[in-house]
Amino acid sequence: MLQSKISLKANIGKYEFNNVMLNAAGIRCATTDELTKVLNSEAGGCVTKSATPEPREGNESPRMKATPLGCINSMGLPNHGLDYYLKFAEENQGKDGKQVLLSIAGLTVDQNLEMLHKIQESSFNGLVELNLSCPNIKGESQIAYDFEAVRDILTKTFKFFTKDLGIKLPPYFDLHQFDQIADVLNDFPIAYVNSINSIGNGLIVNPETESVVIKPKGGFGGLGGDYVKPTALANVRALRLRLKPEIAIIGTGGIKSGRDVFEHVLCGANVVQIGTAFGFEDVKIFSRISKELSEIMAEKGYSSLDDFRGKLKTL
Ligand code: RRO
Repeated sequence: MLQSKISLKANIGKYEFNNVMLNAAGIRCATTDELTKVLNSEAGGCVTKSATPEPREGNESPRMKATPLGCINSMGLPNHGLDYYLKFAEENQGKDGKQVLLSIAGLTVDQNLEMLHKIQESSFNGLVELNLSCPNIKGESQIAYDFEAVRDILTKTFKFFTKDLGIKLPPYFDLHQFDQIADVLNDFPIAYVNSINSIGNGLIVNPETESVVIKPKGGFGGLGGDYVKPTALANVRALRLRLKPEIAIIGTGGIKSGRDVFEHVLCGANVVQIGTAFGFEDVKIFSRISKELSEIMAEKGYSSLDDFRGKLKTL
């Protein structure tokens, strides 16, 4: 297979991406400059830092620490507020085959509904990502671990929201949890799920200083990078086996090479997002991984992602 014949195009329903890779929410996507840089790269689009109704400073620093295997963060949702990201999304969505995914993460159900109302009334007609899995808000649980709370917020949302909605999920670890979340999500007209957010409330210890490495929450924070890839693949696979086909999957977690994208797509990802490694490497990661993925596909004789998506074999 000639590499020039290989397509890395992807889609979520009617939304087309000229490349399967995007940044993951939270990484280099908090300002319009950073977002524009992603849109001008080889990525198929960008996702905006999860927004709250008003701007927020987030948690105290240091609140992110890189390690040889990934990173830990407890950012606490620092962002410029919904209006800032909504304006960017309205202005840039759909240009040049690039999608802008607008991420929101209210601190309460009411804040989420308020933002969804504002988006419903806006001129933005792209994908909206409702983040139900932020692990770093002091005193708050991750909504997506409470299945009835997820059903409740989606019931309220779809009474008025007619645009295309995705849900950012946390990692699940028990097969019954996969069954339960899929039972809820399959009852709604959701465009996609994005799996996974960081593995919540990990702890990294520095044995030399005998200390934690980030300040908020006594050092507890969300893990990303190599630590999370097998968990992410399991979540993409388990959800693909359970969700109705109309719900697409964005695979996020532990991607830093073409091989990692290949594995996510084999497990069923329609689109993938890169968090920790994009933080380390910046936008050149999208061209490097595109080349690596194309080489793997060429060797295997695949010309499009559809040729192997979801086709993971079992023994
Ligand atoms: O801002 C954060 O602390 C944060 C969020 Br909203 C999230 O969804 N996931 C994460 O690892 N950090």
